[in-house]
Order: sequence, then structure tokens, then C-alpha cells
Amino acid sequence: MGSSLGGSELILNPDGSIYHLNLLPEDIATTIITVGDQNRVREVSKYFDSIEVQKNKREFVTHTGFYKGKRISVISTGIGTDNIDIVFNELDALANIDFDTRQIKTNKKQLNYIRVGTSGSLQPDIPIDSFLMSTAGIGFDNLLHFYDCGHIKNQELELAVTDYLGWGKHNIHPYVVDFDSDLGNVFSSNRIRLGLTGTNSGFYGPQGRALRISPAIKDFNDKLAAFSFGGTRITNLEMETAAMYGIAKLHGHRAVSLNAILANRATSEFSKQGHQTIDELIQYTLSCIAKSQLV
Ligand code: R1P
Repeated sequence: MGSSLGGSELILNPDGSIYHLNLLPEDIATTIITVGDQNRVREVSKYFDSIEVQKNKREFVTHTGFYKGKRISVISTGIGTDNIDIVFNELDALANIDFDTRQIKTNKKQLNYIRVGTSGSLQPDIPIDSFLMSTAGIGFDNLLHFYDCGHIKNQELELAVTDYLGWGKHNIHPYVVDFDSDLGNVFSSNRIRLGLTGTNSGFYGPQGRALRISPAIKDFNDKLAAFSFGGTRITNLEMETAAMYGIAKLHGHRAVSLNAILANRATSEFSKQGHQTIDELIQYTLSCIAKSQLV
């Protein structure tokens, strides 16, 4: 018997649900769509044939139901990798920790995470209103550095980006984690391009935007756009993917991040039909799940 998790480690609400997500183990499906915006949860679940669970706390809204015979959960993470830490640790706890004994289960359940998010392209030829699947996340935030994670990272690409940026001499390095290519196959088609996705800790300065205050690295986006690794480019920036890939892989779960490109940072364009583009990505994602072997 392993030791049981303490009260401040595994925090449960009075009704037995997990602290932030307010969910019980039976509330989640094996296939989980994550979205940033809590209002996007309804935009996904409106296509379900039935909804059995609707719960929320803070920015974390969850709906679980059936779509064409597949049980699916959709949950909002809010914005940023700090929230990813909470959502993905609590989802794993729901799947793989016995809340009665407070012990880690012997037989682990593997979850499938699919992010349906928005993002800005760094490349002029990746247009607004297109779809992109992230083959790896390059984390410029610091979340994964707080985990023992050397074994799950793409060390080769991590070193290449660090060297390219010249950050090694300051002992600063982004972390790089690959998607799950088997799960990626479920969402592959000529409708969705592949790319390397940069994840950063903010929307303005950390993504090279300047309203009234200047970013420290003025040409950050141009520099990222010019990086090439074996012919693969950094294609887009957003705020969750690298952390999601990292935490998912550390737990033994599978993750892919699907991006609706709403901005093009190279051409300064922003989508005039963002809602429609996101809706099309939602429908694309659901149809891929319906046709897949995912249970
Ligand atoms: C910023 O506007 C937010 O949009 C993107 C970024 O990653 C960040 O969370 O994704 P979502 O639309 O999924 O939230």
C-alpha cells in the first residue's frame, strides 16, 4: 500500500469533488476537449446529442455528454499555463487517484486531451481563419521547469531553440514537448496544417505586442519566425500548448493542440469572422472524434 495524499495535497470539496474543477471522478469522459473561453464550452456541447454533466467553479466550466455515440467532456481552462497546471493535474487526479483512500490507483487510465483554441500566426503564408495542429509546444513560460521532466522533453529541439536565441549563456531555456502523434493522426487532413507552436506567459509583451509599453526583445516575433529546425518552422504563438503537452505527457496521457488562427502577426491582420472560424474548428474536431477509434 502506498501512502495516502494529505489534505493540503489532494484538496477535496465537502461533496467529494476536486478543489478547483468542482468535479467528481464519474463526471469526466476519457476524451476531453479543452477550450480557453468558458463561453466556448457551450459552443461545443450545443452539438452533443445529450448532456449529462454541467458543472462549474471560477473559470472552469465542464459539460460532459454524448456526440454520435462518443462520450466527451469539454472543459474551459481560462487563459495561460498557470491554469493549465491546475486543470491537468486535477483531471489526472479524477482519473487516477482514489478519492476514498486518497491513494494513486495501480491501474492507470489514459486520457485524450484535445485543445480547441485560438492563436496568432507568425508566418505570412499561414493565413487568418486557417487551422493548425501543433506538433510540439515550445514553452517560453516557466511552468514545466518546476517538474522533474527531462525524460519527456524534445531535448534536441529545445537545445536548438535555446542556442538560436542565444539564451543559454543566461542559463535561460524554453522547454519543448511533442504532441502525441497517434492522437494527432485522428485530426490529420488537408484541412489542418502542422506547425511548431510557441507558448508564452502573456498576450502583449511576451508575444511582441506593444500598446503603451515596449517589449524588452523588440524583434522577438521576427526572430522566432526565422528559426528553422530540419525544415520545420515556428508557426504560431498562444498561451497553453507547451504546458498542456508537458503535464499530459508526465501523467502518461495523450494531447494535441488544434489552433484556429485568428491573427497574423507578420501581416498585422486579424480575423473578421473569428466566431465562424472557431465554430468550424469545433465541428471539425467533433467529426474527427466521431469517425475515430476513441472511446
Ligand atoms: C488569449 O486571447 C487567449 O486566446 C488563446 C490564447 O492561448 C489565450 O488563452 O487561446 P484560447 O482562445 O483557447 O483561450
